[in-house]
This record gives sequence, structure tokens and C-alpha cells, in this order.
Amino acid sequence: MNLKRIAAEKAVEFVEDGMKVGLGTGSTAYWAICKLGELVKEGLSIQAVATSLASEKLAQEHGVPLIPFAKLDGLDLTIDGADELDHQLRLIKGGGGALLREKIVAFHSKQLIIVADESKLVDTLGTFPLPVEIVSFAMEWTMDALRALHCKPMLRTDEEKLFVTDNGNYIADCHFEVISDAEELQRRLMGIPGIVDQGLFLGMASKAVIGHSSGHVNILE
Ligand code: ABF
Repeated sequence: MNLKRIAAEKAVEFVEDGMKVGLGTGSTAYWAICKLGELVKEGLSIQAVATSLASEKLAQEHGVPLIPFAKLDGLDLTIDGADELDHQLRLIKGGGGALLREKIVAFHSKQLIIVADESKLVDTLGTFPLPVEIVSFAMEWTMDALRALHCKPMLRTDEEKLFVTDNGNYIADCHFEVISDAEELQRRLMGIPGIVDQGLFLGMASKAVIGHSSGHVNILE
């Protein structure tokens, strides 16, 4: 049973005709985009924006209508994945490298619904290395500033080369192991010039739809 798929398809049930929808990125959001494509073919009328070039391509392949940002004044609902989430709906996102676009789209959405399989739900964030998007200018100093926050930052690579985001920046995957005060860490990270954004999504998710190996779907709110 595909736990990501059952979670994503359950989340799509919250999409109503006429909604403006944000399309997430990753292998769970993939199933939401596929399902939306099916429903559009059956007559569902939505307008969508994507959180990555990959999701844009997928939406086009599945006939989900993409609208320029200039023509929308925000979104009703975004469905997106996560790398980790805790019971207070604090998230780590960015494993797919799309965190900046995901956060912008989530910020302008009335609702952010996270879709995940049960493996993503944790008691405390931090096992998954925190993705941090950084500019190339003086990045060695930015990496030093990350180390000063007591983590081990690793520049993400893609087949021997440095991974470059859709926005032309790099990703430092920061190994904290345990993030006991996510709000304080977010504050410190966003105070470092050179950091564009980071994968902590705090106070942003409205609900999480979790696929369980029992075949059930739980909704955390
Ligand atoms: C995306 O969903 C990313 O933020 C995150 O990396 C990914 C979760 O991965 P997956 O859904 O593929 O397990 O939004």
C-alpha cells in the first residue's frame, strides 16, 4: 500500500471547485498533483501555482491549470510534503531543494495541508538534516556561521557538482540531530546574512494528513 498516495489523495478531498491551489514538491505531493489532474479532467475547476520547476512540469503533464502569480492575490489551499513533522505541526522541509518557493507559496495560502507517510512524524525535529538555502557569495563564511550554531553543515551535491536550487542558490544540509528550540534556531538562522531561507516551517501548517501502514489516514490539526 502506498502510504504517501493515500495521504495525498485524502488531502485532495479538501480542494473545492473554484479554489486557487498551491502544488507542493516531492514524492508525496506528486500523488496530489496526479489526483488533481484526474479531477480536472472530470470537471473540477481550479487555478494552481507550483512550488518547483519539477512540480510545474508535472502539473502541465497532468493538465492542472497553472496561473501566473500576477493574476492571483493568494491561495486558498496548498498541499505539500515534509521531511519531518512533530505533533505541534512544526516542520522540516527542503529535502527536495524547493524550500524557498514552498515557503513563499505556503505563506500566501489560507491553508497549508501537509501530506506524509507515518515515517515523517517525530517527537522532536532534527534527525533529518535541516536544509538551509544560501547564496554563493562568501559562502565559506556562511558555513562557518552555521557551524557556530553547533551543527555540521554539508553543502548538498548533485552528481559530483554542487546542487543548485531553482533560484540559483546552494543548499547546506545542517546536521543538528536534535532541535529542541525550533523557534530560537529559526531566529538565529534568519539573522545570518547569506542565508536566503531555511527548512523550518513553524506555525504555518493548518493540518497534516498522515498515511499509516494500517491503511488508515490520520489528520493532525
Ligand atoms: C517537499 O516534500 C520538500 O519540502 C520535502 O523535501 C518533501 C518531502 O519529501 P517526500 O514527500 O518526497 O517524502 O515539500
